[in-house]
Amino acid sequence: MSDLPVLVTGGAGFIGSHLVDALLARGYSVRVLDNLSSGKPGNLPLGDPRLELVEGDVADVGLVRGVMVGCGAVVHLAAVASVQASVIDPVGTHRSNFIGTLNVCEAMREHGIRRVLFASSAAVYGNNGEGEAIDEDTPKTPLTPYAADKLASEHYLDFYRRQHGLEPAIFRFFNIYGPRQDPSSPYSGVISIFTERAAKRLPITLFGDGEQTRDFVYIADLIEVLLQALEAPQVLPGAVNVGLNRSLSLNRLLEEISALFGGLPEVRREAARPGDIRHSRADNRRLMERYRLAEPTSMAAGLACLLGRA
Ligand code: NAD
Ligand code: UD2
Repeated sequence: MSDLPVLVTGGAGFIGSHLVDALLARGYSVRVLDNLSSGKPGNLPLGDPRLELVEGDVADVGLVRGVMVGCGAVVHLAAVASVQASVIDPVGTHRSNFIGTLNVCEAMREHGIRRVLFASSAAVYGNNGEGEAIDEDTPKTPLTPYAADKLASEHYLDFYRRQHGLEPAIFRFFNIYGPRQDPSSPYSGVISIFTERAAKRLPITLFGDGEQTRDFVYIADLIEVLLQALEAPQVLPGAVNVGLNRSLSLNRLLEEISALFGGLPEVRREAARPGDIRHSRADNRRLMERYRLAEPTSMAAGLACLLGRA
C-alpha cells in the first residue's frame, strides 16, 4: 500500500462513495474529483481529514492534470452512468465518458502514475451472447453512445498501457446494486427503484413480462475486487467481467422484495423498453482466476443489507 492519495473520479456517486469508504478504512488518503451531476457530497465522510473533495469535471484537462499531482493511483469511475441519458445527449455524454478517460490517461502519463482502475460495462457486448454466459471474448457491438464511449475508453487505456506503461485494470460491470444507488431517475438500477417504491408503497412499473434476467452483484463484492486490483503487484491485460454467473428474473426479484416487505404495492406492467436486453449473465472465470471472491453475497443478504436489516 502506498502513502500517496488515491484519486477517485466520480467518487461522490454510488460505487465511488463505497470505494472511498473502503479506501479510508484501509488507511489510504483519498482525493475525489466529481462534478456532482449525480453524485452527492452527503455520500462522503467529509469530516475525515484524509479525504479531499474537488468539485469539477473530468472533461477539463487542466483540472484533471492539477488534481492528479501527488497521487499514487487512480480509480476512474466518473461517467454519465445512464445508458438512456447517453441516447438523449450523446455529445454531453461523450465529453464525460470518453474525453474524461482520455484526460485521465494523459494526466497519468505526464505525472508518471501507472495504476488505474476503469469502470467499463457489460453494455459493450450489446445483444451478443444473450442467453448464454458472456465471456470477455464475446464480440463487442456497442449499441448506444454509452457503450461506444466505454469501449473506446477501453481501447485508449490499452494504448496507454502498450505505449506509456500505464497499468489499467479494466472491469466490465454487470448490474451492481446496493445502498446509495440513486432511485430517483427512472433509468437508475432496477433494485434501487423497486425497493424504494416498495418501502413507500408506491406503484412499481415492470417493463416486459418480468422474465428478463440479470446478473446482479452486491456493491461490497465489487469493492472487494477493486481493492485487490488496486493493490495487486501486477495487472494482466484484458478486461474482466464483474458478474457472478447467476441469473435472476425480475419476477423472482419481486418475490424476494415482497418477502422482505410482507407484500408488494401495485405492479403496473408496461411494454418492454426498446433495446432492453433479455438475458444478461457473466462468464466470470477470468474474474475468479485473477481475484479472490470467497462467497458472493446472495440476493437475500444483499437486499437485507440494502434495507439496513442485516
Ligand atoms: P453514479 O451516477 O452514482 O456515479 C457516477 C459519478 O460520476 C457521480 O458521482 C457523478 O456526479 C460523477 N460524474 C459524472 N460525470 C462527471 C464528469 N464529467 N466529471 C466529474 N464527475 C462526473 O453511477 P455508478 O453506478 O456509481 O457508476 C460508476 C461507474 O460505474 C460509471 O462509470 C458507470 O458507467 C459504471 N457502471 C455502473 C454500473 C452499475 O450497475 N451501477 C454498471 C456498469 C458500469
Ligand atoms: C445495466 C446498467 C447499464 C449497463 C447495462 C449493461 C444500471 C442502472 N444500468 O442496464 O449502465 O451497464 O446494465 O448491460 O445499472 N426495469 C423495470 N422497471 C423499472 C426499471 C427497470 O422493469 O422501473 C427493468 C428494465 O427494463 C430491465 C431491468 O429492469 O429489463 C434492469 O434494468 P436496469 O436499468 O436496472 O439495468 P440494465 O440491465 O438495463
